[in-house]
Amino acid sequence: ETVSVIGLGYIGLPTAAVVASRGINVIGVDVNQQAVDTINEGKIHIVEPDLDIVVRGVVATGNLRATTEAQRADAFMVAVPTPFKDNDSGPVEADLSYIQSAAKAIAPVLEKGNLVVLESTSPVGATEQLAAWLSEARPDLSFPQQVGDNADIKIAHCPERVLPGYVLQELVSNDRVIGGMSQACSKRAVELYENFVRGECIITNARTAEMAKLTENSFRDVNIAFANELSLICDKLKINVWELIRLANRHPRVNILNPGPGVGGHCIAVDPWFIVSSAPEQAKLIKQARLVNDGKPSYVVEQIKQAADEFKRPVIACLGLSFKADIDDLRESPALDIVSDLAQQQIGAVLAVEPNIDELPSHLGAQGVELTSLEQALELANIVVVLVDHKQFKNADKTEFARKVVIDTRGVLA
Ligand code: SAJ
Repeated sequence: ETVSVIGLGYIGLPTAAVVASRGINVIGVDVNQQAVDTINEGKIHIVEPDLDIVVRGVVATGNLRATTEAQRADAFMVAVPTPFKDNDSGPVEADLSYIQSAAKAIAPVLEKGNLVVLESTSPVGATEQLAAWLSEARPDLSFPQQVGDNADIKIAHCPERVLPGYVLQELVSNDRVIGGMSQACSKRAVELYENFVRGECIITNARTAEMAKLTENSFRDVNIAFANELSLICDKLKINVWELIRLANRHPRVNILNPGPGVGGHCIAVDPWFIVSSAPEQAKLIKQARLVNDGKPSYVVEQIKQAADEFKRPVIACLGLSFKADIDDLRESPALDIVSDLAQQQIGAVLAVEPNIDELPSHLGAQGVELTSLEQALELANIVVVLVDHKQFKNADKTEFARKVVIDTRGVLA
């Protein structure tokens, strides 16, 4: 059997590598020539623990090969980005153009009996749209939306659910929701996933599978928003929110998440909008949660501004830039936005401490932000802002902090 993975990013590459590690012949396809070349050298262009070792191994055995041109295969797994289009007044709708490009790329090489699985997190209806694009391009083949179980091409949605930083474990151990466009599609997709998934493969239809993934991330977003809203209320009422949450969580049926400087990453801050745009009248709470979480970074900047007003020449040490603890991923990071905003507003000298990177993103450097060690930052700063709960900060000697004005958005000192 040959499996082709379309899109070799944070999801596609680990998936291709894990499938290849089961002895299956895998063709990875990506439009990025540099990524393709890197992979064919047995190296990786993204950061994920242990992925380099697995990729090196499967490229060496010849089980994984990358290319920019789609080739014939028995199954295609589509793992391309599904961003959300914004305009000046906010989020508008899902951008399915990468899925459309993937459909264009694989349609010419499709053969009777092939399976196409959409892995990308997608708005409800995207799998049907993919099927429509494929059938338009290949009128000589039959598709499940036309003939159901008897279709030449089987199509299913199986949303990825892996946590960055734990991708290799979770790819294998997580249960998978498999939504076929017909029973036969689901069955065929389960056979593919059973090659490498140790968790359970649970069958549903494509629309429910799409909604299940969006629901998981919206659940987390709404729960984080609850914690973030509590943090605002507690600031107003002069209550320590961390102590409050610890106490409330002693109740057997209460489990509040952690407040923070906002919600980052490429999933939780995006996926709820797919639900909101599909059902704007109904998705009131989900939308409000997004707004609460998106409002947190500017609230933190205001807190810092107020603290800075007390100093003639404020030196502000910002601890952490990544979007969450113990990773180096700065994309869609509220910490990064806060630091950039401080620098732009020229609120004071801004020092950034980020143990997981060697170099600041160029725009921060240009804004005069300096990357320093924790020791140096604590020596120079009069205001310390904890933006990420990296282990280096949690384990640091806290006596130095006592001499500073501290704004602890993550409860590292609580
Ligand atoms: N965060 C908080 N407080 C919390 C938990 C998280 O402020 O109590 C913040 C984090 O700091 C971060 C953001 O939320 O900025 C998101 O972090 P995360 O660890 O909750 O999630 P992601 O974005 O790394 O991965 C999520 C996961 N989804 C769920 O846990 C429901 C993962 O399983 C998905 O596969 C992934 O989204 C995805 O690709 O959709």
